[in-house]
Amino acid sequence: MRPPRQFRALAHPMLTTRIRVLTTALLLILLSGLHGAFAQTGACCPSCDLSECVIVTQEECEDLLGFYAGDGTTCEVDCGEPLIIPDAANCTVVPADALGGLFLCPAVPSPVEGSSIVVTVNDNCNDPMGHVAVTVELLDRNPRCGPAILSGVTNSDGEVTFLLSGSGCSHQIALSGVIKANGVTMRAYPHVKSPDTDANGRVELGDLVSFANEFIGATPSECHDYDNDETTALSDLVLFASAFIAANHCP
Ligand SMILES: [Ca+2]
Ligand SMILES: [Ca+2]
Repeated sequence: MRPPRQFRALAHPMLTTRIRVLTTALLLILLSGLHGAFAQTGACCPSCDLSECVIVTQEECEDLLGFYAGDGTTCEVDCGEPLIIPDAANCTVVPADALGGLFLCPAVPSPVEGSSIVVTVNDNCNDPMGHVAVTVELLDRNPRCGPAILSGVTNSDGEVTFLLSGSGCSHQIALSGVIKANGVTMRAYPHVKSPDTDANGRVELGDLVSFANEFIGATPSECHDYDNDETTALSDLVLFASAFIAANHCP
């Protein structure tokens, strides 16, 4: 049976599609308006750049780097002290960040370049954090020897210096070199390497042989690739040579 004349135009396929599109668009506009009208707001407490409490949505509060106290809260809420914590993204470790790992070396008669590192701790507002307890944690496969300094407290510039006096090799081993500030992990390096690769406490002939084998490609570039660029090359030789020439050793 054919539809009545007045409904025949609506039954046309093209018109039906247009009506559906229009209806969907109207529904979307309506829903987005409702969402905006009912978006939850609450107190956004000061942190970093936000100096005073404001009433915004949680998303807006996160954009302001504030601390969102919850939907429906007002600025009468107790915001407490601004949230200030060590921030790994704002922290630097020289030269380990450039090397992609930690470089250890027995420090007698004197520390070699690269085995002394400076950790700078900045907070989530990117300001230096003084009086922060910082530690360097190593695996047993990287034995330490005196005068290693693996813990300290930052100065007013957020800086603390460590002396990585030690041996052994951790190559592509997760969490082999972990640096923490107030217990918060700032770095977790997969590489911790020393010219004293065989960990007998001295940089000597045996280490030179294994270095040479990597250098000429007889063995894969691993334990003597101190800058972790997957090649034991001139930049690694510079670090090795100073330790070998001075016959660096543990006390
Ligand atoms: Ca050795
Ligand atoms: Ca290298």
